[in-house]
Amino acid sequence: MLQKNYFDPEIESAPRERIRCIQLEKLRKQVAWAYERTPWYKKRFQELGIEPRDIRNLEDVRLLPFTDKQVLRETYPFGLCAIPLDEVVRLHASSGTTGKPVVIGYSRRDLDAWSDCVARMVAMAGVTRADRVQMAFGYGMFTGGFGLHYGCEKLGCMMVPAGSGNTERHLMMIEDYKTTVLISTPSYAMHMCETGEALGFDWKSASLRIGLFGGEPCMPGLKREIESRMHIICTDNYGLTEVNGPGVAGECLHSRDQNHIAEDHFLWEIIDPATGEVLPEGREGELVLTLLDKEAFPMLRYRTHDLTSITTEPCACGRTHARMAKVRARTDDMLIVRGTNIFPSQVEDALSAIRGVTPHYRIVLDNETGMDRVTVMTELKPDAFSDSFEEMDRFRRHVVDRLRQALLVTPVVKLVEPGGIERTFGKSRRVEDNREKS
Ligand code: DLL
Repeated sequence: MLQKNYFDPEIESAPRERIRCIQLEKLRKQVAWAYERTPWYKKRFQELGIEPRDIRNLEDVRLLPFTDKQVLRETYPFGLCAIPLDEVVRLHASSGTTGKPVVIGYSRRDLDAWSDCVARMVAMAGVTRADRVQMAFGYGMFTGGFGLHYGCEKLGCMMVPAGSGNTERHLMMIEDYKTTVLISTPSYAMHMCETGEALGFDWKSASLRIGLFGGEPCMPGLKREIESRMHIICTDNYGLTEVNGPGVAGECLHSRDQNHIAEDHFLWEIIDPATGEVLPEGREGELVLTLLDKEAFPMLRYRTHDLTSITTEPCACGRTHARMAKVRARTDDMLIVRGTNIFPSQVEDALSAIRGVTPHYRIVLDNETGMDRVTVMTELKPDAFSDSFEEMDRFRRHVVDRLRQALLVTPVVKLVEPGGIERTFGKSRRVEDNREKS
């Protein structure tokens, strides 16, 4: 059977005006669909005094209500569903940290559109049907496993559905099946890299050539480290459960520090997180996404809490779809310590500039003494160890200084031995806030 070509210049390299036309046509249909089929949307539209026919151009999206996790919790589990439940063929969920998970359903057509979108995204990252793709995300309620699995399968790749965990088994599979692409979080890839090195796995001559990483930020320091030690190209892709999962945006091979958004499926806005006001192109703010062709769970103006900025400048790859800067922080990631705002990404950036520590770290907050205290635990590289207490203490003070310059708060620094920071198979947990408990 003839394989579909997953670079589609008609859509991906369309003039900006054409993209806007496609988006407007889909937006109007999607808004009417949500309004007519979902009581929650109908009620909100009526409260705001708007109707679907008020959407005449793309900017009119601003008339629509925002949605967020809270709405999904209020309507849990199926209140936002716009089709009969017997037409829903799959559920996914994201656990979040508190309360009920966020649940999303998909119709058959939604799943087809989603896997097409993912296939196009992985093709953009350089994956071809000749690739053998090893999955290290779990196949559970998390969208990462099934979402990327079906996208790669649609592209025609040989899928190796290994799933999460059991790193040694993963290494064996890479060796035996000559896997060429690894799908995981960047932090798990780093763990796999280290485990392989400790077992004498030769990354340089291994078959792996591309990492399709997502689900959490991939900081430049971590990316460099993985690329040089595993001898692969790390590519990043972004998405969230509420708007399908992976497939929202991904890297092409030219624009390595930005991700192309699949604009025929998603309408983006950047807002000021404090006021909700829409910001002009290029400004950093909170990403808001409207799914343009979802049957089961229409999602209008979903507030992602992810901070980024977007450009529609042409890309050297020839694609005209807008590019978003890498998401490095979320509005709800921000830690306020003694009145100063701190993002975990600042800690990671500062640590990645220090030779002698690994990219693994943990931030612990407490207020045992009545005052907020930040402790940064960071792992020493084996060659940074010294028998001399003085030398180790000098190095620790150097780390404190660098962190103080970056954070404007003086942290306690604990240097731990290599492997001393817990590894996770999925998204890494880097912050432990014990302030209410202490
Ligand atoms: O993480 C979907 C996904 C799976 C994307 C696999 C890519 C690969 P959730 O569990 O709902 O969905 O978490 C979504 O994770 O709002 C971001 O804060 C963060 N996130 C996801 N991908 C990236 C990325 C999936 N590439 C939340 N860079 C999002 C930075 C990311 N943050």
